[in-house]
Amino acid sequence: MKNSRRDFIRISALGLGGVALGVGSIRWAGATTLLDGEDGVPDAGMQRYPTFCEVCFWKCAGWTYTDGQGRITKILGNADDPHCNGRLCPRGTGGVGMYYDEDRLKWPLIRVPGAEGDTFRRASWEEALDLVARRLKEISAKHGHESVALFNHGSAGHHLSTLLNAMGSDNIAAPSYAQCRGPREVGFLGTFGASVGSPEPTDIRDTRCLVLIGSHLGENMHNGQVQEMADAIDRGATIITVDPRFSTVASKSRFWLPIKPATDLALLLAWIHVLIYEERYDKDYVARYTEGFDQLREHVKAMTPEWAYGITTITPEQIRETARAMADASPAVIVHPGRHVTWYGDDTQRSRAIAILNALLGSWGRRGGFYFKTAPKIPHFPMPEFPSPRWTWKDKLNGRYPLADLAVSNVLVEASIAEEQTDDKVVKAWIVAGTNLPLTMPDKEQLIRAFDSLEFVVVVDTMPMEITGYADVILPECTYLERYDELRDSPHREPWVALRMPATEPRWETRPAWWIAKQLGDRMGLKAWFNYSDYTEVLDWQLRQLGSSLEEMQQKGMMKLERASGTLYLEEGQDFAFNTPSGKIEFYSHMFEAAGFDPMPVFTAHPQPPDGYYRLIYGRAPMHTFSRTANNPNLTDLMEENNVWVNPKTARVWGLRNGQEVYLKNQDEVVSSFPVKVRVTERIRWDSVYIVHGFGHSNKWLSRAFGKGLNDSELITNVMVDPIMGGTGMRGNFVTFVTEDLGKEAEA
Ligand SMILES: Nc1nc2c(c(=O)[nH]1)N[C@H]1C(S)=C(S)[C@@H](COP(=O)(O)OP(=O)(O)OC[C@H]3O[C@@H](n4cnc5c(=O)[nH]c(N)nc54)[C@H](O)[C@@H]3O)O[C@H]1N2
Ligand SMILES: Nc1nc2c(c(=O)[nH]1)N[C@H]1C(S)=C(S)[C@@H](COP(=O)(O)OP(=O)(O)OC[C@H]3O[C@@H](n4cnc5c(=O)[nH]c(N)nc54)[C@H](O)[C@@H]3O)O[C@H]1N2
Ligand code: SF4
Ligand SMILES: [Mo]
Repeated sequence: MKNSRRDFIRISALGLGGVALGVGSIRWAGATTLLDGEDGVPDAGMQRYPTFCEVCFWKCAGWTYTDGQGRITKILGNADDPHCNGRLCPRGTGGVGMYYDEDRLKWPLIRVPGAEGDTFRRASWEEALDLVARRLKEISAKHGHESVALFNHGSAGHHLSTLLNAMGSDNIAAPSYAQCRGPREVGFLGTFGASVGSPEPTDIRDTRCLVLIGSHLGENMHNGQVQEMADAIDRGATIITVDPRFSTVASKSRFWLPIKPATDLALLLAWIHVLIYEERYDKDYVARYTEGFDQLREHVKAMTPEWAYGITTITPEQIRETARAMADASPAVIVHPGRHVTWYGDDTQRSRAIAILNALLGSWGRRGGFYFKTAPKIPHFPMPEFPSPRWTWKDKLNGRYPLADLAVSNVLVEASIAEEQTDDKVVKAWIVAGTNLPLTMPDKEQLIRAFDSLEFVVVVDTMPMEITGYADVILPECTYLERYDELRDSPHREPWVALRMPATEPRWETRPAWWIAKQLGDRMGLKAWFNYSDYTEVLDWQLRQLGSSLEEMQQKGMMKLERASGTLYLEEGQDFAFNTPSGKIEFYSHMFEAAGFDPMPVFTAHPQPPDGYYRLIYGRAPMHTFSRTANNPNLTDLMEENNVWVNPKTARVWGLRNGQEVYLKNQDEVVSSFPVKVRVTERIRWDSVYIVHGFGHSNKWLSRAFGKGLNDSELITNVMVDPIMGGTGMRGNFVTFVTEDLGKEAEA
């Protein structure tokens, strides 16, 4: 196979063929409200099988129903599950569409180079697995085991991580760190000695005040959180939303602060100032559990609401009034850490400020604030120890990002561009499972350089997403409704274990990731790490250690264990050792100082858009997850494309009408591949435009999603990297409108 090439394959002779199963007969529960699908009584002849959802990473537990003929009819929430309380979100209900989508990957595909561009040909599993195993063995023999990297997101990652670790590589990264929540994990770790994790241990159920900094719950459909927030609103809790856009939750908030983008840190510091100088912080809590208060007081002395007003456009009165509302609710108050926090490159420090604010309010470890989460401890299936790698992603940091505690995906991308390496530690092959890197990673150009340099790329996916166009071999996974996976061990108020099992046979020639990993392991001489013939053996062994069995869990779906240690909240006057260098909550972070960073967050101004340009901001829609649902037949019915939100003032300047199609062009002259419709609305500031991420697909195999809407990732060429942990700040990009018809759609 030749070394440099890997043109993106958009279409091939194989096209969309495949056997159509009775899609017409789907009885689908529908999802027209925000939270639909109450756990109902099964109809006669129906069977139900436990699962947990893979449409996003909240992992709600549910039941997949099949009719008398074994066809999947609907998915409902599991009433025992605290992630969903028996109700799935529209995406979870629409998960059935993942199974029925006729555009799914159906059988293994192998790249065939050709004079007029490469194509894929259909292959048997035997051939495809033999080829992948042989290439991975060759590459690791030639360049070292560490030269094989895994990019993953979701359940497939677990099984393929075992394969990689067994090979002797620990170059395994997920976009959920450096493109998502990494900064907040480090910011909270530096403050409380504990990271936030997923699901966030926010005690929204009992809160009296919830502060959302850009976190757009309700569009960000993290199910249990949204439900608890709806209840909290009904009980009269105060919601404070800081967002340049009038989000759904802003419309339900007592205070909406339409902040100038990129200035949140100034607002946070001013809030800290008010709490301290008006003596509204939780004095007992601060005295007992924290250190560095005097330094913090000095640090924020000049950071008055008047100072912040000039930066944020939020008035001093609004800043004082909202700080007082938080203090009135203390300790039952949550300044939400957010989730996707890689915004402006100083995100770890912004997250630190959020953590500090929570500490002043005494909300960490308190009812209505943050509870102490607990996760079920599931025993590991016996296997030999993994060999130690000679090098890992950490060796490629070269002094950068010293507080990165998980693999930084962008560093592994860099390490894959052979000509840019200064040592012999080079990544030569990728396994990509469950992440659509071309739409997920900012700086597409760098990604393409990596693809050009790599010797081998294998993609494990369910759909012909853009990432598959760069593969040498595509291995089709079956959907979560057709497979077993590892047990769910997410933390919560109480430790619950959940089982995912197939409700039906995999369609076409698709296979579960556990099987793919084992087949490769067996072929590569790594049998000892896959010492079972079926994954049910692993599950049954684990469940028996926990006093249950696979058979029992197939009926129950979930099992609650005993809380292993500690209480849900701090008890009155309880001594508590935090896992920080000082054993206290650190206003002044010794961890940050030792690593050479500001021990207390400092505001620095970020560039603002030049004349005629607007800041590109993005977010979620309740009925879609990133790019993964854009082709889902049920969910495209609810929303088939994104729009660009434009303030009426800006629309007037440009003469833009509602529904008009425009292209967007960014500061680096990159023009979107597809046009997008304008939505003129007061709900966005005049200096910004907003779009929902995940649209603008360019792979023609996606018959519903191709060319629908605009792909924000293409326009994110300026990446503001967080020096503390390597997160890729993605909101420093400015766009303008191209109103003439470029006719690009036809050629894209
Ligand atoms: N521009 C921009 N970039 C972003 C974001 C943004 O808002 N804007 N958000 C960032 C955030 S917060 C995150 S967490 C990441 C998310 O990034 P990703 O996890 O890459 O998200 P998706 O784009 O949904 O890609 C998921 C891929 O998994 C595949 N898939 C779905 N189900 C399965 C399955 O069961 N098995 C297998 N093997 N594959 C499956 C899908 O077909 C798809 O190719 O993106 C980050 N990047
Ligand atoms: N329906 C749905 N829900 C999801 C997902 C999904 O794909 N679909 N993905 C899940 C994942 S992995 C993640 S990480 C979360 C992400 O969800 P969140 O963490 O809630 O969202 P963000 O992407 O950080 O923020 C989006 C909001 O930030 C606002 N914003 C933009 N710039 C600024 C700014 O400078 N300051 C402030 N204060 N606000 C700003 C935008 O207007 C928008 O309302 O959502 C999760 N939930
Ligand atoms: S929040 Fe929705 S999409 Fe996410 S796991 Fe739960 S039901 Fe599935
Ligand atoms: Mo995320």
